[in-house]
Amino acid sequence: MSGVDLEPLVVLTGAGISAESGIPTFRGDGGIWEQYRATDLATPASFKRDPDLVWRFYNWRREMVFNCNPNQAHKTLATIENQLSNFMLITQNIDGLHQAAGSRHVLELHGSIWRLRCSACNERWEDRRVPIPEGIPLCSACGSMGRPDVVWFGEALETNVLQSAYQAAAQAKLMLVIGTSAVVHPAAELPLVARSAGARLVEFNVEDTPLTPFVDAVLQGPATQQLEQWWERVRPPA
Ligand code: BV8
Ligand code: ZN
Repeated sequence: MSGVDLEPLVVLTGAGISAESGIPTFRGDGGIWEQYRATDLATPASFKRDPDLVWRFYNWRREMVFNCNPNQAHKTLATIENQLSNFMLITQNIDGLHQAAGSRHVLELHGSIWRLRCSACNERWEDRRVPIPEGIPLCSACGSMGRPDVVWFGEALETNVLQSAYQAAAQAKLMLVIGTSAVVHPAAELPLVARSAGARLVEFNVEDTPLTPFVDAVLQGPATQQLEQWWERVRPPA
């Protein structure tokens, strides 16, 4: 695959790219949703019903993410971004590890575990305390309960983030889909948007997914190894 086929390069990542950093995925063995049902925790109804439980869940995840570092797959994506001129990284992850690895053009489809927002007004703020000592943080503007600034099931994604993601997918020449089970919508539609606009799809995963029948190449194995090997094969001459 010569350099010319690479750009615009769009990458879609899921929890699997952070697995080798020690962050459990959602749907694999020992996955987060196995211990907790997503519907019990990552929904507006659960926050309304039991904000304390939801905050204990997110404080537990904040603490876990705080102790994890970007892995070679995150770092390879930052290297690729620096070597190409037309690159976009779209992530479903909320852990911030792509930015910690040096990625700059990152669309966080499902928000960030390090950002909070008010449950009543439009106030948003960053809070990296681990854990948040008061349990449920309050909005400094109106005093209402703060919540993680993430997209819960049944909630719409930020319009401008989603529009930018669809736009990037529709203009891609090549899309890498890394470490996602491709079951959560609307993120799961992005590779199909890219494909119908003529992009080639390469899937990096340790198992088949519902997307596998639609991709041009499957690189099966841990993302840290597969992505670096792929880049060594395709990178344009320095
Ligand atoms: C919405 C943030 C409407 C919170 C998350 C159409 C069809 C079907 C369902 C729906 C649909 N449209 C909407 C829905 C409902 C729902 C949905 O998709 N449900 C699914 C589960 C059936 N979608 C929604 O509710 C969305 N909202 O549509 O709103 C609307 C519109 C207008 C107005 C009002 C409402 C919101 C979805 C976002 C939910 N939030 N997370 C938090 O994280 O706490 S979702 C959650 O799942 C995470 O964000 C995660 O990123 C995401 C996807 O999971 P993956 O990243 O793929 O992770 P997973 O564990 O599943 O897979 C890991 C993969 O990695 C595996 O394949 C594994 O093999 C692989 N792997 C493991 N190790 C490695 C590896 N690969 C490589 N290397 C390794 N080492
Ligand atoms: Zn407020």
